[in-house]
Amino acid sequence: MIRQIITYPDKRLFMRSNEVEAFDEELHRLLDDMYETMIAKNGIGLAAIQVAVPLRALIINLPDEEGKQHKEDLLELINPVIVESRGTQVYTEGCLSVPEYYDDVERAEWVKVEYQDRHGNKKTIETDGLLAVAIQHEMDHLDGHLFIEKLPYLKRKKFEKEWKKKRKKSGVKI
Ligand code: Y12
Ligand code: CO
Repeated sequence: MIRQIITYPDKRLFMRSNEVEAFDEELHRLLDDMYETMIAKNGIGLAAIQVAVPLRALIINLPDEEGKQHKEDLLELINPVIVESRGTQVYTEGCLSVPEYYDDVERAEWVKVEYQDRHGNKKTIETDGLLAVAIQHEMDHLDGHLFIEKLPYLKRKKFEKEWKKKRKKSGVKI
């Protein structure tokens, strides 16, 4: 089932999500719905809070060289923790909860992450490049942070001004 994605400035996006304790059918349904929702909206990553569920769960499905996403490459990270990181990289990020806005963000180049899969099995992933960016972006959601919070002061001000203008134009009250 495709779920509704909550968007900035919804206050739920700024809340810390809770640890997953039950690796049950409800969690599996949530993960399946998140995948369906992410694909339907042309996303490559999604955290549970973006579909209004405050749990520490995220999914990532990076495209191949031709831009195609394959379900076999889907990563599901439950209760992830970054245990080591190295270097820095800058990538132009976007977020389904901040539609139509993209900007450069600096993050670690390489990360080692401990997490659980949908059955509660403990796993570790070591990765760099785009996947490392995606993991860090999605993990920020679990702690109630958006990539726009990482923008320099003047860029953030410009973003807020443009966002308000866009919302006013679309008839949303702020
Ligand atoms: C690198 C940087 C950021 C991430 C986090 C995951 N981000 C996304 O999946 C963003 C998706 C996105 C999709 C949009 O829709 C279309 O392009 C059709 C979009 O544009 C609009 O909403 C109009 C914005 C963001 C992972 C890796
Ligand atoms: Co996001």
